[in-house]
Amino acid sequence: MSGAERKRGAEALDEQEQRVVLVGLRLHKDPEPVEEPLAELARLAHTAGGAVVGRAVQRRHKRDPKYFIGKGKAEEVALLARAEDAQLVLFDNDLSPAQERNLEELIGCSVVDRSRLILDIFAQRARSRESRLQVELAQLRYTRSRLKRMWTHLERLEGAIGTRGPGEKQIEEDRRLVDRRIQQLSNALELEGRRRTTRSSSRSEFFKVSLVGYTNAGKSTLLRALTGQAAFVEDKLFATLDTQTRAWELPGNQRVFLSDTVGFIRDLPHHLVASFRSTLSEAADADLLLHVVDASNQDAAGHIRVVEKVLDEIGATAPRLLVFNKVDAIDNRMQVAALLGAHPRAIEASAHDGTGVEALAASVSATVQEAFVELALRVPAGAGRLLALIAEHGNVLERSYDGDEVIVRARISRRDNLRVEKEMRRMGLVAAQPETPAAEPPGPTSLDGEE
Ligand SMILES: Nc1nc2c(ncn2[C@@H]2O[C@H](COP(=O)(O)OP(=O)(O)OP(=O)(O)O)[C@@H](O)[C@H]2O)c(=O)[nH]1
Ligand SMILES: [Mg+2]
Repeated sequence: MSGAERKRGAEALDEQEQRVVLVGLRLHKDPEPVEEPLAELARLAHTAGGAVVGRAVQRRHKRDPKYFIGKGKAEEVALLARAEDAQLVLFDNDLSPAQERNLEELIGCSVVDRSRLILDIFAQRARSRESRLQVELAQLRYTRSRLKRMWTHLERLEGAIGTRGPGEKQIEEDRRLVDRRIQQLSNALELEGRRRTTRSSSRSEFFKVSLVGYTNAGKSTLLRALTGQAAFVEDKLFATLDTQTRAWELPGNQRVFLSDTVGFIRDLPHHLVASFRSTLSEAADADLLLHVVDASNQDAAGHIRVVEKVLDEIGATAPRLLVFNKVDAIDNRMQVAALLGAHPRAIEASAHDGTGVEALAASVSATVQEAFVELALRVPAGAGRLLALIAEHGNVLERSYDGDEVIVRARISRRDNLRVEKEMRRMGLVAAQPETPAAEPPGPTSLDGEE
């Protein structure tokens, strides 16, 4: 792999306040943008440490194969970049390696596309070992997918008939190096993933709630508002890359775990989704997803669709509750009314002024109530397997001995309670076939049989 190719994007964005020009192409068939078309790219540029000094949007019927935008427009961008002394031109779309090269030649400064920009931001922001590995893996996969096309200019230097040109050899060599590193990273990540699973399985008896949503929706701020515990918040994109879990005390002495995780964005590079799959699926594996939306954003409805799509892609099956955050920042009530019209069960909230925090806690609490039952049993002390089952899957609230019997009280999910009931039937502690399923099931061994 060419070191220059790998470094170019990062180098271009590393220093503070790079002067950047933003460029976007809108095809006539694209839907009308709700926001100013380059607004999100500008936020990405700002997050990466850039200062936007110029913008250009072209409307066209189709992409230009050589320059992506029309040649005339590309020349205009070159003039703009020169006049504004820009060091970098950022494209809102993805470019082929050839287009990138052609544009750089024409414009005379670095050209970076949207996927690479997002990858660079992730690289700048990754802190934990796991997220750094995930980002490097995504970058390498991105580079690998472009290797072949990057070297096409060398392929023209064919050797004698039947021998391979230097370009092809170079590609093979680069690919081998990249593949070896990809393998190393994948192995290291698998190890990290297993460590994380061990950590989180120690919380398996608790109800798990995950905050998910578009980047900058206010997930971390909400984590702080709900749990009263510190979380890193910043008005930049992708402030959070690692999943953080905090205990959240709900009214009525209920305790759940609340996790905050990496945010989503439109056209999230699929190499990133692939690399962050284990982080994302851990979040998605929760018992309940709080889908946080920045309701003050003009394109809130578009953001909801993006998040729903990514959640479906990573196979998140948990029930989802929409949270319309930042309602304090909305002047126009019509905007909230429109969102609520489309999603009537959503909860309005503000992590800043505390609106909706109680409603949210009450709603989560009700979901927990539905998902858990409190067991109260009196069983023979010799029922080791049954007691172990309860201890493993439930949260034991009380355990005492009365002669050769054990009295145990535990909170357990309905799902795990089915296993407990099965074991009790196996032991003959309850009738094999309860006659009236709606009635208190555990019969004589139940103290209060709350279901
Ligand atoms: N006005 C207003 N601003 C908010 C609210 N909640 C969060 N913010 C601001 O929105 C910005 C982003 O907040 P974060 O909590 O970092 O957002 P996030 O969803 O965790 O973002 P990423 O980690 O980047 O995905 C910060 O500047 C917050 O202060 C709110 O209820 N009202
Ligand atoms: Mg965050």
